[in-house]
Amino acid sequence: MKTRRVTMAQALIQFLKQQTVERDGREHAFFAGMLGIFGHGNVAGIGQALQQNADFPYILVRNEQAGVHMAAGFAKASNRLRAFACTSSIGPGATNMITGAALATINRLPVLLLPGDIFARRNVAPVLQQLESPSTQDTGVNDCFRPVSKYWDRIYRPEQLITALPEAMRVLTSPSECGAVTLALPQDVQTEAYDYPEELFQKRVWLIRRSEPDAVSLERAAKAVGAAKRPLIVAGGGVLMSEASQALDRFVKATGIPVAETQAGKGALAWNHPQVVGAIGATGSLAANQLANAADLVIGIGTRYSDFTSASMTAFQNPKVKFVNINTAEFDAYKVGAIAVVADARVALEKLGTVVGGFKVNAEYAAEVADLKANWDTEVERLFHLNQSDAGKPAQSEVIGAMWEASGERDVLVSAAGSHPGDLHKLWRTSTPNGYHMEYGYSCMGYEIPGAMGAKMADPSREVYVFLGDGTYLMMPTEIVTSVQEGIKIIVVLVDNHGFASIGSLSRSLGQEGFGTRYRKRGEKSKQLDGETLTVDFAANARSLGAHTIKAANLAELKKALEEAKAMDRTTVIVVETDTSAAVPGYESWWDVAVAEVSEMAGVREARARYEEARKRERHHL
Ligand SMILES: Cc1ncc(C[n+]2csc(CCOP(=O)(O)OP(=O)(O)O)c2C)c(N)n1
Ligand SMILES: [Mg+2]
Repeated sequence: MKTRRVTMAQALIQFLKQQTVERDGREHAFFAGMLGIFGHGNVAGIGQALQQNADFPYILVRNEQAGVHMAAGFAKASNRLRAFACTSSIGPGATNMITGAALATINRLPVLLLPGDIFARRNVAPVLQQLESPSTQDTGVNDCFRPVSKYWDRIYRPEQLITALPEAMRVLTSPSECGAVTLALPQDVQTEAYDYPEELFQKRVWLIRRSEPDAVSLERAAKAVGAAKRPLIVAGGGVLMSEASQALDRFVKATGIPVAETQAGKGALAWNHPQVVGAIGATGSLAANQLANAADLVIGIGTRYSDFTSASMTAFQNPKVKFVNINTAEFDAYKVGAIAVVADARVALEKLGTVVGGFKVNAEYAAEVADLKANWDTEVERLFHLNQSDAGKPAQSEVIGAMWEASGERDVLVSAAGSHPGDLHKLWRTSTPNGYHMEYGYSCMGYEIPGAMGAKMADPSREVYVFLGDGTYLMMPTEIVTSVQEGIKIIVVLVDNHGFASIGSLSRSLGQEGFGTRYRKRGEKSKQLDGETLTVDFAANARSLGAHTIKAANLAELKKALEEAKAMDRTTVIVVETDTSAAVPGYESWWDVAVAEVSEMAGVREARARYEEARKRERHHL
């Protein structure tokens, strides 16, 4: 057997360089490089190997968590056909990646995490940053990655890499099992040499399967469509990951079935497509929510049915409602008691289109859909232009309107947490697949900037906008430095409303008066956070990190700032204060957040009574 004598870390990098994926006859190098931060747990192993493999790019980030977000953003924007690996030292560098791992796994995105680990040979333990246990020597902080990883392994001996790496690749390239993969790498083992088989370093092509639906399931799904009077499609992220937009377009043009979109699926079809009725669920449009309410057949495509999509199981109220789920993951396909079509979205839509033959929704339903859509478009226009004047603080919906008007059809909008996902889900008008990049599986504050950088790296030809709040900015602004280092330009629109507008309004709806959600000094008498408003100079902060910054006091200034940002060649942060009194309303929907059953506060007791009433609409779909 021909062998190559290299360290475990060198073998790992040489293997990663050779991994290729194939879909629809096109091949892509799977790994774009490695993101991370060095410490004693990886500098001599992975760090040394990266240095002698200069054709495998290494990007130094500011926080390991952000590195994983960047990797997730990159994978999402690449429809999972490309990925990054992430390296960290042991201990805190490693555990910083756990949030990112959970985010990737929940969003079904491939990221390869390589946390450094404590010495396998143990004789020098406890090493710096080692978690000791009096009951075993076989545990450490990297075990915390187990529940948030789709594949987890620890490489105690260099030769274990030979069997671990193919498993890692199987999971990373699986359309149904995909998520974070963690290989914990003890710092001594990373540096150990071994005679690896030469075959390990040959180019390997992983086929991204387009799995075919089972004929019986397809027949049953077609029968359900044929019998439906009020069918509704719920398009999830799987439509984008499968690049099934054209197939969906053909299917709904032929059948007239309206399409509602989840956060992950938004942009599967263009906003002005005649069958698109906008967002569904707790943050849905009136059009989609009314159609969902009365639908007799829901066709979920590539959706997980999160509580935001199902409006906490209240969205579908027709007593006779049936479900057909097209999903590459059996786990999701069987949800809500559906006829499960376990298959790739594109293939399944093409086949279903043929099997349903000439099915077409009736004229009355088609007219109702068209009416609801037209009314919704008018509502969005109203929210984009609440006041005629451009003076004074704009409402958040007006900021969104200005951003949409300034952006081009191929531009990408990135967001994740706060009041922004809800408002954007309702209002943003996406023209091109992947133009709407919302991380709403984990809704992780701090994802926005690194996630957007990942999206920009995936397709530098698209302008990438980030929409975030003051709260989320303060949690993780530091990758701006990395954006300067790498020349990755993004446009950040930072809405300053002095705290958590989202959780503040949720708190008020629960009778809790926004307690603990405002950015204020502690009051001298009250001892609560109700003193003077904290003023943070966000523009100065972003400038100090290397961004070009602009403060916009009103809509006119915001519009000018957006034009200036487009012309800039580096990351630009626009700070705009908003008027929170004109919040975007909800549209006949709800979200289950449990309210205290007993309380000294009358407001909470009232909220509990409303809550108990609202819960009566929650349904089991079995
Ligand atoms: C890491 C993380 N911590 C906490 C939360 C809970 N949370 C959701 S939105 C939010 C407030 C966000 O504030 P900001 O970014 O200012 O947006 P706004 O609510 O003002 O629109 C919080 C704390 C979260 N989503 N992620
Ligand atoms: Mg805020």
